[in-house]
Amino acid sequence: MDRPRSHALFEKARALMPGGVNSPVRAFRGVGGEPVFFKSGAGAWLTDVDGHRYVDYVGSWGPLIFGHAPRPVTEAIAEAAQGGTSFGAPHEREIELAELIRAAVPSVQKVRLVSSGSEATTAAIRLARGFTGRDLIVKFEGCYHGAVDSLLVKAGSGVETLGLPDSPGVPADLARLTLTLPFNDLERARELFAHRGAQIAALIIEPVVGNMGVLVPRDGYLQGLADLCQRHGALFICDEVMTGFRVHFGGAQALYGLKPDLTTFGKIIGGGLPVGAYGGRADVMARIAPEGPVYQAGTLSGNPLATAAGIAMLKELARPGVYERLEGTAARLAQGLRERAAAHHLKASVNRVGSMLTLFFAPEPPFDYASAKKADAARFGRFFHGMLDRGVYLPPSQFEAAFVSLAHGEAEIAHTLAAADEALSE
Ligand code: HOZ
Repeated sequence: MDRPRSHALFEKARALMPGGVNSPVRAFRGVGGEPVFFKSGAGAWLTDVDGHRYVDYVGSWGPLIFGHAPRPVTEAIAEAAQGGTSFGAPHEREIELAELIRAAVPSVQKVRLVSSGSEATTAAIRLARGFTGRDLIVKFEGCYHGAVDSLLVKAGSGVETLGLPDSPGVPADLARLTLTLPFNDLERARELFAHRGAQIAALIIEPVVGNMGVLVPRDGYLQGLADLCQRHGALFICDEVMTGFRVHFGGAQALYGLKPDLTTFGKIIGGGLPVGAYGGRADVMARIAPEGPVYQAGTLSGNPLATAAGIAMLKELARPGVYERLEGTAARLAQGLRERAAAHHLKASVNRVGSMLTLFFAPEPPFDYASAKKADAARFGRFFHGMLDRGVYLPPSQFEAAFVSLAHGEAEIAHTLAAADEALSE
């Protein structure tokens, strides 16, 4: 499929921006070739600058749970914009969004709105250190929590896609304070806490991993980690930037019956506009300035447009049957992909939780970083381009999650599976 306008724009962009992009995974380094430049999105479909249409499974990396430009959200943004795009001062929509989050996620007694998921995880880590007076942070190999110094250690997503070692620029003295564990191995976590538990400020985890592709937590694993944290006085932080309001209205913590000390949010709570949030136990959140001494601030925090979009999105998501519909669509897609991979005698598996899924070109369903790494990323790259040329836009990396939206209907799933049938035969 020719994309001359995309090509020309990419040439221009490369002269202006590192790699021609504003976030690394978009550059297609994980699949080869050149990125597509898009002109518009409507529902489940994206249109590129050359006029080609694609069923979109990136969904802006998670926020677009109703697809592109859902009317209630665009109307809310337009209405808010008429009243001013930023105040840098308190306003009522902040309260409304905070109330909606708190009502859906009972572990969140108090919340602070910020402008991105990375900002939320940065603040949560600082808060955990400030609250406990300890320095060590535990994270999981291949989990990604934003481009945050303390968390760019054995990180997934773009770091994994580009095959980078831990990022230069993160001081070694800081990286030393971040300990890593394999996902889904409770015994290793027990051993670590037995030795260092008294120095650990917090453990941060993607409860359903989306940044090594989708990895599913084993039964009891997350609760086991929460118990360990409680026993050793460390905070249990669920990074629900991706999973919040995505795998369940109450996030992964509702799905798995967890009560984290702190939770980070982003993506869906901003309805497709730049937003993040962190919240949790009232006594922990009371340490944040101006109530407490742990400093965190932001000029655009609680932005009127972003809060309007988030409120509209969460209200739509609260309607009955929404998550059941999403589950049905995603399950049909996952099953269809499994059947087509099997029909072509491919060693492939589909990991899925709710509307997050990954087709791994791996013999067994990956369950941790090491098993995800065994996937054939070159084979994924061929599949990706086969799908792209047939009008399906997947995440351009084996190590990212695909997102199904409520705008994906029978026609989009049928189109996708027909494309997959052909792309998998190549
Ligand atoms: N790191 C994001 C996915 N896990 C990608 C962000 C982007 O490129 O927009």
